[in-house]
Amino acid sequence: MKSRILLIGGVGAGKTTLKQCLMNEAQSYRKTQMLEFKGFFIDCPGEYLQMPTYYRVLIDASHRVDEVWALQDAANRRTIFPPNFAKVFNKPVVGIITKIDREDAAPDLAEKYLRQAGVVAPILSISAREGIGIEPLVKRLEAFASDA
Ligand SMILES: Nc1nc2c(ncn2[C@@H]2O[C@H](COP(=O)(O)OP(=O)(O)OP(=O)(O)O)[C@@H](O)[C@H]2O)c(=O)[nH]1
Ligand SMILES: [Mg+2]
Repeated sequence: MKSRILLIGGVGAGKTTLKQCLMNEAQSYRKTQMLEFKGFFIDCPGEYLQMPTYYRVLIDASHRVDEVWALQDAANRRTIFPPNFAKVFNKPVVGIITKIDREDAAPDLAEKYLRQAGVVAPILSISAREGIGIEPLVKRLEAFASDA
């Protein structure tokens, strides 16, 4: 299957959980250790965003996909995205605020971080755990499936 989406975001941002949710897999926590190709997704360890030596791995992976999904954890008061990082990709970058089910979620701050990261497309707020806000993402996947 052709990869369509590259998931990026800091350690624990919720990339793998979102992928599990959208692929109807049981949600089980397992740290992503390397680039993983599964269905439409390329999932990566959040560390790749923390270490500039790995940026080229992400940029390389982005050449294989149709779009990049950039995840920011709403419960994390910090961001790992360098300013305008989204601009290094020659592909549309969708911003996704994760874990909005959490009581300590601060979605406005997460949105600000994603905008600072250079995301210009609409930004979605989701909870992969509760299945909140994922319909637009399901639709995107369906569009890819019908175009396969
Ligand atoms: N409350 C809540 N927790 C979530 C949600 N999504 C993910 N988590 C939790 O956040 C933790 C990290 O999630 P992962 O999906 O493994 O994060 P990741 O971005 O793949 O992290 P790395 O593989 O380390 O880069 C896990 O304990 C998840 O259960 C969510 O929507 N709500
Ligand atoms: Mg992971």
